[in-house]
Amino acid sequence: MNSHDKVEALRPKSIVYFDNITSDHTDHAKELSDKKSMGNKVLGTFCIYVPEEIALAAGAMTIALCGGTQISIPHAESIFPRDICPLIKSTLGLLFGEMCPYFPIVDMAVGETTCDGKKKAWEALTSLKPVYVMEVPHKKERIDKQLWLEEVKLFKEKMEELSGKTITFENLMKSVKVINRKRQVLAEMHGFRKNFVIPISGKDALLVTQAALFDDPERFILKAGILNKELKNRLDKKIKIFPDSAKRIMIAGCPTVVPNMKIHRLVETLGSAVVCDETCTGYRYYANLVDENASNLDELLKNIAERYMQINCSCFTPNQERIQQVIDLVREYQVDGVIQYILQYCHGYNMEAVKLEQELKRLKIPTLKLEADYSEEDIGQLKVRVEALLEILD
Ligand code: BJ8
Repeated sequence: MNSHDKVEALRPKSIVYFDNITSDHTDHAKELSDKKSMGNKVLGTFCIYVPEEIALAAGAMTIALCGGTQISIPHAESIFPRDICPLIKSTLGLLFGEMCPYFPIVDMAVGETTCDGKKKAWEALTSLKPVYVMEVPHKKERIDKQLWLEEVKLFKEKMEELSGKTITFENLMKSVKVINRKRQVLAEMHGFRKNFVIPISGKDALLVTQAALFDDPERFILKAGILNKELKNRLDKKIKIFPDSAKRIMIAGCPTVVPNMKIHRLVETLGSAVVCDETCTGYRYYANLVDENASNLDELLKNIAERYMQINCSCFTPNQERIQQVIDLVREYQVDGVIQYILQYCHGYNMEAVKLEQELKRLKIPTLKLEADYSEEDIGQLKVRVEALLEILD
């Protein structure tokens, strides 16, 4: 049995739940549809900047609609330019090509002003659904934070209007606690990857994070708690799924949307382990909690706004916090090498990669930038480059 087969054979038993939730979308859409018939609204989202605490307080269910599949891209390319990022193309292809089982039950899509491609995608989407756009500022100065707080308050009002429910201090605090708990269980799961005995593969950790983006939060907390117990047990018994020679790799940059896991698959097929994801399908999603120390609705909304302003997306300038965050994570997760994962045509992460690479090289941390789309055509070339990085680490 080669090392990759061993990793596959030693998948945690409780991962089955996450396999199902990230693959059986028809069943999950039916579940949401049933809840919707009981009066709950469904929100389609595309970015981790949308405060799910507020949606939950209004009784709405959020579902991440970002596309990670190549299948829908030809349809998007028949309408939109080819030279936009695969995440946007895949998403638009799924929605315009009527391939997304969730979209028909979505009451409102929530876009955001992060990158240019997305901003224009929301305009196109208005022909299919009501779309609400949150303005994410691109700097983090006082005035930007004020604007963002106003945006958070406007989103609360929009959710009240959509749901017909009033968001109170009490119901918002309840939602904050639920979503904080969800981020905590995720952080605990990712935390196991800091150890030399790595009890879960990078592919599986990614799957679990992906599930957090559209599963019912309370059920997710329960299922992730069961997984965490299993992983803790593995640590206690020193059950490791990677060989001692496995190099510890961080993926930094663009989100990795399932089923597109090709970089994780490549690294782990070559006998190394992805131990940290500095992406929105990893650390950026679960890091930082909303401060529960608030005594009224205004204070709580302020705390929510502050938590979200700590996300370091490349749409911000300057974005030194993200560079520092990568360095801190390299140390925390005892990373041997960093792969910057850039989706083709993502100018924000691609430009920022230059600065990050300079900083990593200054600190003598081996790094590699991979630009990729969702197709399988570049696998051979990507493999050669990953092999070259792993050789340096030997
Ligand atoms: S907070 S990373 S989820 S915007 S990869 S569509 S940036 S061209 S997804 Fe993102 Fe929110 Fe930022 Fe995170 Fe544009 Fe780049 Fe494509 Fe991207």
